[in-house]
Amino acid sequence: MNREIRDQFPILGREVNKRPLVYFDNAATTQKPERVIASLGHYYRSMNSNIHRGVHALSQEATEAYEGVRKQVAQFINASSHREIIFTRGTTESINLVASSFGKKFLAPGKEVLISAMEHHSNIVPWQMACEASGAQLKVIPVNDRGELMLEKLPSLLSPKTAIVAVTHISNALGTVNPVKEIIAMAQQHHIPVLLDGAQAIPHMEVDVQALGVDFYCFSSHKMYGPMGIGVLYGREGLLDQLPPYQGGGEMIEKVSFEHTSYNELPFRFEAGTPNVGDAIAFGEAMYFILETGYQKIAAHEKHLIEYTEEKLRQREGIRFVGSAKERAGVISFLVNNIHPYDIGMIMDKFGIAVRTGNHCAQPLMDQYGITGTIRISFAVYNTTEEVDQALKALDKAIDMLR
Ligand code: 7TS
Repeated sequence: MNREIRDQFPILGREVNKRPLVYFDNAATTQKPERVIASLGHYYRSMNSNIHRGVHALSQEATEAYEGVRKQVAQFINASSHREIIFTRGTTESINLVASSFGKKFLAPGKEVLISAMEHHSNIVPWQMACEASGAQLKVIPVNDRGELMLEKLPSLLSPKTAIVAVTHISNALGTVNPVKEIIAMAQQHHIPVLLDGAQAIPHMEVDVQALGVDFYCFSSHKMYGPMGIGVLYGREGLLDQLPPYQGGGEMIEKVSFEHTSYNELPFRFEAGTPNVGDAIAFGEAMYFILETGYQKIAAHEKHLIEYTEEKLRQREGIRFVGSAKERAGVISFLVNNIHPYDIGMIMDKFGIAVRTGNHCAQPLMDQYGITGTIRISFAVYNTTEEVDQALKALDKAIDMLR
């Protein structure tokens, strides 16, 4: 039992329906360690101030702390400069920023955007909107029955028409780890930029944007032990430099007159208005938590939990795994007989077990499998095999009741 890690997460001590909480909905959002919660409190108790504009001490302290986290993010993902790190509200906003700005500059009738069949809605809908606005067309890399991208189809989908490839690094619904290096290499042969939705990858594995050679990488703090409301868009500087601003307002300008406005330099050009200073600073603590725990330890522990759980599930009758890709991380998606996932989730909750049921914001993928949803167990570093045992006991009771 990883007591030292669990003790850092106060919420894990609470009860739900008079049972100890077992939190297996980490792909939706992870819980927060005390140091993240304390950092947020400390910011508002002792430092709160608007940044970049004040000569006074608080404003300077807050600015330094906020910009410090930007540099920390750059290091965390090995970006070549802090100018490539844009703070957003999260993955969804990061993708919308690119779809909107990149779309205005590079999408037009005759151009195509290539996504995959396993995308979260937030890597589908912004591109549909950009295509609608520009007259470009959306194309989709198919997924096989195991839940793997059909990479062999990629060469025929890439053409001079392709403006951008936007795919998820890890699927939130199936846990498939996509062969992103191969995808990027193929796109690069045609000089096509690649955006990766890293929301489900960066909580589980080290990400090096330069080693990947990726052009845009999007992620959310709240899925990696940090607060909600803050996330990152990494963009290669040479590409970001070419994009028009996303939102207009304060902070993103250099000089404003009624006749003409000139825009600020990177990264501020893409951060209109007062940013989420407090959550950014607390996000810094979340990254320290990950680094101090170590990705190797996180990945090894979660792999063990997945193998343990799958083995136990396999011993039961009527379990159908949804997604059996060779490379998987973070989540297990399954169905039991013909029982509706929602009913199982409801009963498990009565036993204090938090699992996610539904389509996981990936309706097109569920349509392909001919299902409306799955039961999804998703792990974080603080979960234990004892918790898995408790969850499976609750699952057995649910199956008994619903049979
Ligand atoms: N992309 C992927 C792959 C995701 O899993 C999610 C959220 C998002 C984008 C959107 O992130 P946000 O922070 O902007 O909301 N995924 C889930 C999930 O699996 N259950 O709840 C949210």
